[in-house]
Amino acid sequence: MKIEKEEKLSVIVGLGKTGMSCARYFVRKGIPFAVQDSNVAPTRAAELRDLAPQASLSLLNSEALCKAGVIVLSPGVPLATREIQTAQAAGIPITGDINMFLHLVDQPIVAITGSNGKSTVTALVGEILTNGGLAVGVGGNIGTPCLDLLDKRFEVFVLELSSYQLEVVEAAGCKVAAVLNLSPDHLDRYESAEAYYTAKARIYKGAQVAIVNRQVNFDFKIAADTKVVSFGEDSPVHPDDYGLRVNGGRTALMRGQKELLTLDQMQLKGRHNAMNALAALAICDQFAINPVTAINTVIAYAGLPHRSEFMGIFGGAEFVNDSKATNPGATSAAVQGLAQPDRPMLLILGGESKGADFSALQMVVKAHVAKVFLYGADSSLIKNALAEFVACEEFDTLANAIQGIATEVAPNSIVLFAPACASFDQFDNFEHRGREFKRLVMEAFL
Ligand code: UMA
Ligand code: ADP
Repeated sequence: MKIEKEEKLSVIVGLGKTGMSCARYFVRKGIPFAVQDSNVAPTRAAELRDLAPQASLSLLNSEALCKAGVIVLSPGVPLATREIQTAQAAGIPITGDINMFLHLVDQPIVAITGSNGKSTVTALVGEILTNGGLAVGVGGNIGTPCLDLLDKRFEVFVLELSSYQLEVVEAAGCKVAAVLNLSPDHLDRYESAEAYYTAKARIYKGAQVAIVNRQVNFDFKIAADTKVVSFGEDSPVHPDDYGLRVNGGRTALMRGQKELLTLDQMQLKGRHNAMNALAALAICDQFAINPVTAINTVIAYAGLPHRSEFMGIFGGAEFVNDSKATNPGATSAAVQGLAQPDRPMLLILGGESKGADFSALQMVVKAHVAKVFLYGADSSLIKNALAEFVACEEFDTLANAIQGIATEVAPNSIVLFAPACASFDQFDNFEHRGREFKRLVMEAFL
């Protein structure tokens, strides 16, 4: 939806990063707006006052929402919120920053979603296209709200999109759209995993090219005129598709029958990262990037902090910070990707469960993990699901869990922090949790 100057106010709901970027956009365009937030004192209130002293900031209320020209909903505010439902029933249109952006730009857009690996692939695609000579704007759920990308001249946009953001996207119409994988998450917001997957499927609407994972069994209802390119763990059959082939003990990344590189050439480790690399290569193929440039970028790509990040050796053990593993699907991939047959793995889990079912981890911990160290708000829930399958010990805080590890850790083992939960019970966000993990490990061992 394109918002022009009009008599009725546009109302931004949620004054976070997204809400502020929408406010900046409205100021630039001279479009009058108001802001609502469920919090009486949102942290960005002063920033808004400085930017737009004339814009009113009030508590979320349906009375004013029902008089709005349009509601611009922040991703963290569920559509199911009572006040939003009331306004929607009164016929007030609802949009979001991504929806606005999609209508504003003419340049090609790559949109990437999935339960896990989104940021890794988004950043990697950004690097490949940049090395291929394009001016690339990278944003969305990865951090930079997309409306802020309008300030600079870019030739292509690469957006990481969450299910929250996709809920209010009408017809995305992207040049390339990708769903990397699907596993349950955010079950505190969605009534079922199916409802969460359906939100993600909206990314393919109107896409020129759909990048699909052959191992994902979900009916995305991709339109007949959309070109489909697949990637997967199996060997690709079609010459334009991507996949893996194990060759003399080495895992090769393939385009059709052509071997591009091997997993052991990459700095990123684990089969899940091989899948991420395949998805990125499949996406960049749609821009006719020189394959050598693309392959060299994949080889050199060191990944983002807090994602299967190797920290070093402490007490003889290798420590890995995967604070971004915020659901069981991510943890499962990290454990399987990093486990080595002759090295015991100690796994730290805990935080806020978001309604997750931890039984999904039972077989993985049984096969690969020597002991699980639990902490945080939902540690008992996780223990109940896993205690029959692996040794578990509960602690109140992450600091105490690390102390527990320090007394038990054996040389040659791997200590993996991939908590399978949101961080908000004890930390500001996953970055804060990851930084604290690293600090506490240093403190305990140095
Ligand atoms: N708020 C309400 N009512 C609510 C919930 C929140 O008024 O019911 C208000 C809060 O008081 C706060 C504001 O909304 O003032 C926060 O807005 P927000 O939660 O939409 O967050 P933003 O700061 O705008 O950040 C969002 C994404 N956050 C969420 O989707 C929760 C960021 O992704 C994203 O980087 C940013 O936009 C830029 O696009 C974060 C995230 O956790 C990293 N994403 C989830 C994930 O990756 O799992 C989906
Ligand atoms: P997202 O942005 O979707 O949260 P990230 O790229 O930040 O994804 O990775 C988050 C975590 O998800 C990683 O630290 C790793 O544990 C796990 N992960 C990464 N890629 C994949 C994948 N392709 N499949 C499953 N899990 C993955």
